[in-house]
Amino acid sequence: MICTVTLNPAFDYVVFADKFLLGEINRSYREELHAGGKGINVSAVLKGLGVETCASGFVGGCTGEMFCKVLTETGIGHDFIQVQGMTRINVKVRSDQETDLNGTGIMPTLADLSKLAHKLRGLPQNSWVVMAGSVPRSLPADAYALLISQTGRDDLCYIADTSGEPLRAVLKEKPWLVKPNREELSDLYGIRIFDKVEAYRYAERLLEDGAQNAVVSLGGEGAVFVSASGQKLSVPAFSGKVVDTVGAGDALLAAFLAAKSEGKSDSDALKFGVAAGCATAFCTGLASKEEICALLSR
Ligand code: TA6
Repeated sequence: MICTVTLNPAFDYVVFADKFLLGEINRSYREELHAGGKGINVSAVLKGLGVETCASGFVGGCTGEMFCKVLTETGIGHDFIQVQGMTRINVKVRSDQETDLNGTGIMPTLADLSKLAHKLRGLPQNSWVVMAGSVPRSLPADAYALLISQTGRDDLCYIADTSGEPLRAVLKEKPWLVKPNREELSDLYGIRIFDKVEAYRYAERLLEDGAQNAVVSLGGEGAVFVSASGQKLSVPAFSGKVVDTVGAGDALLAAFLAAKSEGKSDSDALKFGVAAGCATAFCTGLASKEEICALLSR
């Protein structure tokens, strides 16, 4: 079982416009509303790949009720905790550039975090737990690290896809895998990563700081993988027309985990992950298994 934990899920309201000018009334020609947030996107792709998954975390308010209704309708298993505040709507403007406006969202308390830890304690033996996305402002930055220590299950395998202080803190809990993108890794160490050599170098800094494995997604340059056992792998991006990159990193992580859960090698898993990330960027929404495999077969 691969359980995803999204502390601050979001509806992603993706609007396509021919032009988008600040200070003016802009009009879109197409809109899409997806139940998103990094962990939910990972569960959605895992489900599409036929891997058993459950989405958990916090929801709130009327948007939270609608959020769970949408997940039920899409057949994604979920078990969220209701908290104060409202599940946020992240606005994704797609015009000549991609502009995102991510909301603040719900206001869970430390007591809510303890309830979530109690849920994770009930997971099947050796489950994988993907903790993904930003941490709500009502929780301390080390919320993911706290969650791991409060859950107290040494058999669980933790994967973290987050950034900033939440990422720095969770490294101390020695997660099995972390998956920052280029910008998140650059920000963590206060540098700029321009090429794969630097991506490898700072991915290995993640290992020094506690991670057992690290994948760094590099957008149009694919991804690199390093492991404490000395593996260093890279896969270039597949060619295609980028339509909307929302969820591409989440799809990469989901497909990598799906492949690893089926016993695939790190190299095959990374290739499958990059294919999933690219296929997602080449379409609106998250790529299907068919779209991923079609790209891989090219
Ligand atoms: O990776 C895409 C995405 O999951 C979108 O759903 C968007 O809502 C965003 O990430 C949320 O990320 P955040 O770091 O704000 O939790």
